[in-house]
Amino acid sequence: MKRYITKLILLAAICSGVALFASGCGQKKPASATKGLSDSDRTSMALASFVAPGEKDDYYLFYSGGHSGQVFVAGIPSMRHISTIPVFTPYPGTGYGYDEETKEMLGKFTWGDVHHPALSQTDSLQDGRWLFVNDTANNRVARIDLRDFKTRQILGPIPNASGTHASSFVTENTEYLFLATRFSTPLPRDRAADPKDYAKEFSGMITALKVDPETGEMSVAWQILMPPINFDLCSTGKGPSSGYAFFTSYNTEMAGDLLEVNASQLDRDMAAIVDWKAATAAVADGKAEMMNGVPVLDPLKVPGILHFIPVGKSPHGIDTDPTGKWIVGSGKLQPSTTVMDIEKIKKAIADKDFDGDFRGIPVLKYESVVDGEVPVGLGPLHTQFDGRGNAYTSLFIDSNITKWKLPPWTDEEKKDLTKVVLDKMPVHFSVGHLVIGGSDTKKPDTKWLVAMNKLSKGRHISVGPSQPESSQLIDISGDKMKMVAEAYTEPEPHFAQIIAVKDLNPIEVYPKDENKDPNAVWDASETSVTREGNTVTAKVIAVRSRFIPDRIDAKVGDELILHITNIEQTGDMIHGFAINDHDMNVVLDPGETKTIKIKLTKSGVYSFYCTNFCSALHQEMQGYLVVQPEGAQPLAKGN
Ligand code: K7E
Ligand code: CUA
Repeated sequence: MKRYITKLILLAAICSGVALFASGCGQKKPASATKGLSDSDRTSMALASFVAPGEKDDYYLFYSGGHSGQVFVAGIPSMRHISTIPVFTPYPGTGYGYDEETKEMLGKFTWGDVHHPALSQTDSLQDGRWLFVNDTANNRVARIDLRDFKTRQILGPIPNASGTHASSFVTENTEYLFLATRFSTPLPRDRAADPKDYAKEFSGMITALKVDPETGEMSVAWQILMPPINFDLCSTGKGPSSGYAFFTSYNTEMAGDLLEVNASQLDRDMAAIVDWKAATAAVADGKAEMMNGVPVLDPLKVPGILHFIPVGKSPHGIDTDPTGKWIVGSGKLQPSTTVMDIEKIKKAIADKDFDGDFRGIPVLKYESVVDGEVPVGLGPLHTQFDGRGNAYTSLFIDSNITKWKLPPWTDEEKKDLTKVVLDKMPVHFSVGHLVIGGSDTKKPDTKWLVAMNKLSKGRHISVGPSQPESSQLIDISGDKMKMVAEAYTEPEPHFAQIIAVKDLNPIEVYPKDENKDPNAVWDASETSVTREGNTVTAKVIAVRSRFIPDRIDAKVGDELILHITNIEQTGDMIHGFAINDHDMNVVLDPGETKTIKIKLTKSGVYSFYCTNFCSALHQEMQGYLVVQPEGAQPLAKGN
């Protein structure tokens, strides 16, 4: 509320400014001001996204970080980047990937390719517990706990899978999380075969991960062996489509080379519809065969778990509307989206209303399941929903967003589906994904849409040849979409999730009594430096503005184990712990304990110091690691 009052005051100030300087010298516009944007346009856009200093945003925006391997957190409507959650990539800013726990989580990888974040759901509503993100490159999935915005689990590489792009998508109660392979491979994965024999030698895989309802811990549940087509996106059912998951694919041609041409021959590609409840039951009935420790179902031997639906040429996204009735597939090489009706799909399955098969899997008759092809424009990629019967499709080639009306349509509309296209909004430039909060739940938010554009093409001050991506905030609360603001992100947001600030309640301090680390110390009297053979263990306290102890003695050849506890219980009292010359920086949040291990290889005196500016005496927050040559006596007694 307060913000709106501030906005009114600001509006009054700007309006009076406009009145006073109507001759045009009142407002400072950027040198590159867009022609055709009136002063009142500017004012209303500015106010719509304005969050005054000290005020807060209304929504969280969790962007996938693409090949940066991270997740970015921004606020809506300000679009300000607020924090980075490191996931698949070490991040010295929060000390991620330097302590033993996060190092182990990252394993041998230094990066990931994050495409699709998914918020956990209960009863098809956002429950604010976890955010899952995939790694297309290394076939992994991570879970971020929204209690503290920290990556808590990285699962994978998932066996028998490769290029898990169609991920992460959760079922309506987060029972399962699905992944499908973009890159089919010979199986088992260590077998080499000639890509010329692609259709015969290669296989795809759909994987279901089980999510523990209490802890969110993911584990591989089962897989379905798939033909070697390139799976792209996924969405899950709810309401009438409960129990189903939908996957788009390209390369029905099963080309093993020159996909640009060879995978674009046919007019339709295959979307897979998986009955995941039936698949789970089939695994329980012992119908799966173990491959690499995972129960794998062969759909040829377990009929009913898998059907194909033809969709528009080379589809990208497939999205289920909030009612669960309409499934929208976007064929990026045709100027329309395909709207399918789940009731018709279920009837076609029951009636065996098939149009032959693809590799032995029944293909539902297109005419029997499709309600219409909506002429949205060129290059449709992804669709989101506002819960008021409208759909919003991103058009990569047209570089706009098309708003259109979901069925049911009138007879007149059915005859001419251009009539259901309600609005078009140009975006800058070439939109990929777009996101509306809760679009994949039964109750989407109706206020904002964020377009994630692939090319920023000089919309920002020049930063040299390496360019960021651009995002645009669009108000969808009225009949017509309204462009409000623009922001830039590090490469490269693919998809994002939006959740209202009121629906999350993160902690800002780890309560002392929850710290179960056996090596945590909370008082100077508990700190220690001890030697056992060649292992020197120090239990260290970090507190404004010192480390206790501030001297650690060891010698070359020792392994140094540090358990550092930040004993602060005040929000934002964060300390870092860096050691000169040792490629080491951990960051300790209030109440947190981290463990680092270093093999000491060089003698000398190395300062350790706090890297987070924590107090007026932050600069004084330092100590010494004294390393004697091998065989020498350490200087300090007891070490
Ligand atoms: Cu960039 Cu979903 Cu990987 Cu579309 S994906 S744009
Ligand atoms: Cu602690 Cu700076």
